[in-house]
Amino acid sequence: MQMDWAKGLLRPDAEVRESVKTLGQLSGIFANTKALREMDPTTVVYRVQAWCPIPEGTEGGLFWGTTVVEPGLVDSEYFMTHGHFHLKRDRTEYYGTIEGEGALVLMDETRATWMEPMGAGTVHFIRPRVAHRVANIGKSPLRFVACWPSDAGHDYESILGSVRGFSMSGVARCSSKAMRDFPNPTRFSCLSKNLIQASMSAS
Ligand code: PAN
Ligand code: ZN
Repeated sequence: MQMDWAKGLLRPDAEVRESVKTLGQLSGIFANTKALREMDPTTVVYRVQAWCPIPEGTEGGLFWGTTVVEPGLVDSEYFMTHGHFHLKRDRTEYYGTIEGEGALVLMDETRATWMEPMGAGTVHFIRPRVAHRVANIGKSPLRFVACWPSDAGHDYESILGSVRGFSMSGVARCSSKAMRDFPNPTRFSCLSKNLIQASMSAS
């Protein structure tokens, strides 16, 4: 396998699955559905490549992937990945940032949500039973690699909707400066969401 480390892209190959997510395919994740409807549904939000050299579901294997999230906003929310728990909840993952400025939004099964700032060189360990989503909070494409178990699976259903979704849906108000000012990882519950957003807006 060959990877262009500068661009964070894998060389197309029979074992590499590629997918593109557009605004039209992500209607469930942005809060302002009216603003979303007024945008071009074919706009690309992110692209994913996954190198799957063994069948999905194989125990003991690993997959390698790369994601490019474009810069952009839907109203006040940054372009972001759909986000998911792993179907096998105890399966973990690494993310490593190649370039760009991002927020890795993490949520455990009690819906406690926190963030880790992403920038060139940051490496993130996603612990068991933690949902993960990435927002591009910068002005250029955000590129990161990922490595996860081949039997992890993806549960997108559990984070959809305003009730079951990430407890902090929008991250538009968090500047990278504000994120740097918070301890890493920043942990907060639904109750402190307003406080956090107010602190971030003030920075
Ligand atoms: C990543 C993600 C990728 C796209 O490879 O699948 O960044 O995000 P969504 O799957 O949430 O659309 C990963 O976490 N794999 O497990
Ligand atoms: Zn994952």
